[in-house]
Amino acid sequence: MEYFTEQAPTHAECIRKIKEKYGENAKILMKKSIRIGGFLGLFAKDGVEMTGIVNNEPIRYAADPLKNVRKPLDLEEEKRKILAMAGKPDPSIQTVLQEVRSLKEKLETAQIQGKPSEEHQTIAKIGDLLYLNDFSHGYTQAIQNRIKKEFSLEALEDYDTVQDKVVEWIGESVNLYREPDFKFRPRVFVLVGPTGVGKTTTIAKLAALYGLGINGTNPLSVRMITIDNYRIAAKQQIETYGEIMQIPVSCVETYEDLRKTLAMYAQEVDLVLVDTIGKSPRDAVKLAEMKQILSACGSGAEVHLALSASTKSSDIKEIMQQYEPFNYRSIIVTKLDETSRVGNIISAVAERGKSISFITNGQRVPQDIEQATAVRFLINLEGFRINRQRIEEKFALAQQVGL
Ligand SMILES: Nc1nc2c(ncn2[C@@H]2O[C@H](COP(=O)(O)OP(=O)(O)OP(=O)(O)O)[C@@H](O)[C@H]2O)c(=O)[nH]1
Ligand SMILES: [Mg+2]
Repeated sequence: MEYFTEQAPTHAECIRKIKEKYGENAKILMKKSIRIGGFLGLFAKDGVEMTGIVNNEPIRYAADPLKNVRKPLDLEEEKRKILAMAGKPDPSIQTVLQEVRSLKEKLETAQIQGKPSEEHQTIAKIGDLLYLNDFSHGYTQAIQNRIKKEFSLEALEDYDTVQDKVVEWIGESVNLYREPDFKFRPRVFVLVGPTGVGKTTTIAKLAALYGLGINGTNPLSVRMITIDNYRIAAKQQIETYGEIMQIPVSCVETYEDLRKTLAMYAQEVDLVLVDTIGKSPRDAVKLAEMKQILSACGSGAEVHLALSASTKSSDIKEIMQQYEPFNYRSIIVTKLDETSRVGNIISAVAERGKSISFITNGQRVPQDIEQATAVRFLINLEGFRINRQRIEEKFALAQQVGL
């Protein structure tokens, strides 16, 4: 086992460097932002540093479950001893029972010790890759169990076929948002989420997308509303976007304001995009206040939760939980450009049964936004062989037939 530390200007480059130098077995344990180069602290550039471990010895996964047990248990010998004892004239039943018990214990220990080596090499390797991509333990186990169920021992020898299938399963687990049929005008689209994840920027991008017509649909008449009235800079931010894109913006403070503004739009507007105040998911009181104001949007409003792709798995779970009272239907994954690992988001969204509507991948308004697709997540997977044409064909078809 050897530790390594590598630096590079970007996350993706650093991972590429590590793979090149240390191979696929390299596991990244820690990453941090650093300043690279420069002279006496001047002219340094932003970069990342990653530390991890690499197993120089190829990992051996023994097919025989008992192979790695240090002292192999001779079952036949143990059985003979018990039978011999039972055959003796008048053996105490206690002595025989004790022997049986001791054999049982030995067997259990052997099973526990033997367990890690039971895993077929292919299954173990897929597990390592899922771990590297930040998939949750539960998600990884579910995939590994499914491999065991669907592949024979012989079929497991063909690693490439198994990994192609796993990529497909991951793609199938990405539940995509389906826009509802709009019965009421205007359609109200609310974006909630923690501070600084990119809500306002995303609202502006969406306004442009729908205002111009998305995927060949007709351009809609769009308005933006912000309930972020307290911070001057925040208000200015959305107003500036509104001016540039010629899309009117309203600022509201209370339930009543919001209700009146929406009622006013009912005649002429197709879509209202509501930007909200970034809140710490732990600030339950402020979240409750915001929920009260937003209830003016009515039960037909679609609430989406903005989540940054680089959020730690444990934080994602907490955020998703805390925002549950808003009845959000879907996730918008922001800042996908800032990470190369997408397993954390895919697992969390799949485990909570939510869907993903959009992804954003940069700061440029309005360019850096797209409708979520399974392919977009799959091409981000590290270490898997991705046949882009194949997955594009598979998932384009799945979308067409509404699978
Ligand atoms: N790299 C990257 N940066 C983004 C993306 N989306 C937004 N940002 C940046 O993230 C920062 C915060 O964006 P905002 O839209 O103001 O975030 P917010 O969620 O409205 O923030 P609060 O209102 O303060 O909670 C800005 O610098 C944006 O340019 C993205 O997809 N990728
Ligand atoms: Mg904002």
